[in-house]
Amino acid sequence: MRERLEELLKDARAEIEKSGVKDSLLTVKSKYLGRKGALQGFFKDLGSLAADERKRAGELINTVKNSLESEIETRLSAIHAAEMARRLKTEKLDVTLPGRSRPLGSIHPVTQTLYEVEEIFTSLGFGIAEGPEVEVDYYNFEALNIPRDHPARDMQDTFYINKEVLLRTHTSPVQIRVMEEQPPPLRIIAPGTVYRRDSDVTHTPMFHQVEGFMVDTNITFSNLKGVLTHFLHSLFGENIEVRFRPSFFPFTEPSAEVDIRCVICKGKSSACRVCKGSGWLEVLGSGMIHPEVFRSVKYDPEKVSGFAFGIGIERIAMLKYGIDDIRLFFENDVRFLAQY
Ligand code: 2U9
Repeated sequence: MRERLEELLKDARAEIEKSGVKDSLLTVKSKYLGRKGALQGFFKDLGSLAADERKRAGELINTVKNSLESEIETRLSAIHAAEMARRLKTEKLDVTLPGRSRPLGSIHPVTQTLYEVEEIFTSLGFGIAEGPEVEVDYYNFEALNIPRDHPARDMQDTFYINKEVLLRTHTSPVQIRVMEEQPPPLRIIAPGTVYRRDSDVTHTPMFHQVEGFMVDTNITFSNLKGVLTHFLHSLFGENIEVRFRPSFFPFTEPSAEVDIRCVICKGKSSACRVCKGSGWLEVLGSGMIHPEVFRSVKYDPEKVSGFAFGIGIERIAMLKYGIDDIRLFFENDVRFLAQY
């Protein structure tokens, strides 16, 4: 048995030596040390030996087993070390390479303008109110003194869901809902998305508005002029000239549209493409809240008064950033958006 064991040890050592990779070494291990391996055969043969001989033979097999185990372990470590050395040599890391920069997103120019408008009014003490985009006829039109036959209700302008339900065409219904819930005094802005059936370089079927109002016992047109002039000076600079021009809206009386001096030609070019030579740019609409609107919300128009205004956010953003086509805001071309 000793000779056979020595022969086995010799063969196994030669094979261990030859194994250059982990897998082949593990095959050698199982061939000699596995449950069905060569050494197991020797252990089985022990049964046929006499007692004293069995003890010596058993010790001998165990010695061979232990030394094979430890030689395989040593070889395995050597294979690992060689592999690591190879990788360290071939897979060199160049720590001087510049890092990959992550592209940073930016806030959409319409949202930036919306935030700016909100900031100006909230710093004057206005609160912010929101309401549903899917509205009923009453809040969008009726309560705002827009009668059934008014052109603003035309199918051309409004997205109807059914005869009574529609997509709001302005955020004014929010203010009606606020007045129904709360008594004066109130100063609130209502920012949000509105919908109109309109589409060209200055109109999109969905756009953003900030409407606002102030209601108390002695609100006058002077308050309207003061607040809106302050707003436009904050947005376009203290030196911008502002003008109030008579207009008409069903929900305000008297009404005024508000213009600023043309940001492009400053009123100096009769050929200016932006102001069409008028020298002025319309930026918002406003007026004193109509007594009929107060009656709708059960406010007494003899006791309270108020002003209201409406601002188209895309229009303001176009003027601020010199953009001539509103559709650019909604194409989501990163080359356009990344500039703001
Ligand atoms: C209530 C009463 C009155 C809101 C007003 C305007 C004038 C106006 C336009 C500006 C550009 C709409 O987005 S736009 O096309 N808005 O001209 N809006 S007064 O008046 C109100 C609102 C709520 C209860």
